[in-house]
Amino acid sequence: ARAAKESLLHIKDLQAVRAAPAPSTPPSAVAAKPGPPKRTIYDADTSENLPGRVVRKEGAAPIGDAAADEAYDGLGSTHRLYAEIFGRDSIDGAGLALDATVHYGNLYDNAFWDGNQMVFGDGDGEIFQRFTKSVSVIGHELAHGVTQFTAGLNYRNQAGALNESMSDVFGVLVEQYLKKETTEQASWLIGEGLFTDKVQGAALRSMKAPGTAYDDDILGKDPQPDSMDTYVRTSADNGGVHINSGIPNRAFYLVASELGGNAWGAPGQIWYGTLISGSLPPACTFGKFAKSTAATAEELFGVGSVEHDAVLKAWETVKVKV
Ligand code: ASN
Ligand code: ZN
Repeated sequence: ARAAKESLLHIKDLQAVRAAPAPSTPPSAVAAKPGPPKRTIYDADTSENLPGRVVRKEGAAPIGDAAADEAYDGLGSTHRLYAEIFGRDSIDGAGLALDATVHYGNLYDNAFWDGNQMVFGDGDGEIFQRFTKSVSVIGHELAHGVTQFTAGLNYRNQAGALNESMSDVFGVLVEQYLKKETTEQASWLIGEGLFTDKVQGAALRSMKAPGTAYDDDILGKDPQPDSMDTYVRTSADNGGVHINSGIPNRAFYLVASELGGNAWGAPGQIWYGTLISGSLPPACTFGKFAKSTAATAEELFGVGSVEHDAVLKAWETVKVKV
């Protein structure tokens, strides 16, 4: 239970690997038409040795191991969103191979991007089931790679919460695009279906209503704030990166809900455009990010457009000054 609780706060320190310098992508590579994914799934056989042994390569048939096959499909769905919607060829924009390890560790209660690859635990079976069960979690981990190769947001304090929020945004978009869900139909939950039925909770986080994803005897209540009024000042979890991400998460949801329809349309274009714009410093604050999304919306849709207005209104609701 303690390990599970820690995994909600994601105490494992991955700061060093995430801080790895982001190689810049040549413009020609960005402009090229995205190619097919190059996936390799590895099995760590419950050890913590990465990457483990190869169990499924690109183009191979399902192997009958749920975690391995879910990881393969989830990486494919994530690659497809970036390729078809954002014209991006994989994590680095230049066709980087996608590696993922499943069955990592003994009853390991988390999933992560280690700076080079994705890693998924099986969960302890008491609180968490295997982490590949949720497409939004697979999309979340892969998005950490995209952020590393683009804005390179520091993994601490507000920049860290923005890094986390980017992963949640693109994680839900992968799931919504796969399921062809509109903003109105989607759950806006991250990690839906990961908890066992012993836990009082729907998911790890809710972008629509941060702070309401779970309320459980063992795990406590979802600690996410939904506006700057309840911003959490803490030194734990790199300055609450998985907690304060609720604020920019809700801003994205509010933009999508104001505009309606598919969130990977205008809202996704504004957030993706901002991520790759080069305007976000590594130590980006919420205020700077809000201004950048407004500038991107203005650039893409014009001043006074419904999209631009939706962005301004969303940040006002979560009390971040643009
Ligand atoms: N699942 C977590 C994440 O991707 C892993 C972590 O932060 N330790 O944010
Ligand atoms: Zn994350």
